[in-house]
Amino acid sequence: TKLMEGKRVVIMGVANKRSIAWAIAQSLHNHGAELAFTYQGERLERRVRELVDAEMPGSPLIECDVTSDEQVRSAFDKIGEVWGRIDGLVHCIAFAKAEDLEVPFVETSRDGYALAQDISAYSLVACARAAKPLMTEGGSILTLTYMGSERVIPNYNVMGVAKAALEASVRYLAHDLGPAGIRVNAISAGPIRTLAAKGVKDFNSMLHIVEERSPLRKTTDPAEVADTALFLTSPLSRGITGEVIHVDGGYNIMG
Ligand code: 0WD
Repeated sequence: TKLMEGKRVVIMGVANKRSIAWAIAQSLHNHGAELAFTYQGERLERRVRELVDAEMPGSPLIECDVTSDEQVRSAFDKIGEVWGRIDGLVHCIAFAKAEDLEVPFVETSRDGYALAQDISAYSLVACARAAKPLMTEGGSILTLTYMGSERVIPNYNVMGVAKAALEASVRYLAHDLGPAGIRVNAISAGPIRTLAAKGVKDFNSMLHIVEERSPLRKTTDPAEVADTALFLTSPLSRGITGEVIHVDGGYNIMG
């Protein structure tokens, strides 16, 4: 039988076919997982529906803007009605206003700081809380982060601070949810050209630096992130929680 046979996993954050969330969905699907998708607002519904209908027809598709407690609650209520139980949650959501990414970090507005924290870090806490009652047989929660949390990556700015909060949240959630058999981990991915990456100035030079300096001498392929996500949502990683695993061709070890 396949690794994820009988496993039900909620995927949050597919925006288009380049989304890391979509690569993760494909990997989990290929290994037998049943998937449900949440999307942000009507803006994305049609695009996500086309992708899902073409490759994974029948998967539940539910609106969930994570800035709304109401939508988070109703999304997980609906998933509970359809499935009763879930085994995994993959959170691939982040946002910062372009104007806050374009200025030096010291110029970050109060609103922009709060919004980046709300969507990129607090949303994991809200979703973990909503998912917990559905993870009756334990489960795995996974989020995506970036090295800009650990060190200064020029232009990553307010998002780096949000990712630091996200990674700390992974550890506190792992502590809280461990007794229920729920693991919480993050993948720290190398730069990948997606819609979200468009907001980061000089993204191309980030890709080039990774290509030249990472031990594997190449940029990160979304499928590499997806296969690590498969591992972290599967029982193969049952002894791992509160961890941040780098999938970046080893770039983070370089001085
Ligand atoms: O280089 C990269 N692309 C990396 C991305 C390197 C390391 C980590 N990551 C992280 C991102 O920070 C994010 O947490 O991976 C995650 C997924 O990002 P992605 O796949 O690179 O980007 P994208 O396809 O744009 O998906 C992010 C999505 C949003 O897309 P847009 O671009 O429309 O903002 O996050 C979702 C939305 O679908 N999102 C929301 N979902 C629900 N409620 C919200 C919201 N309020 N805001 C954004």
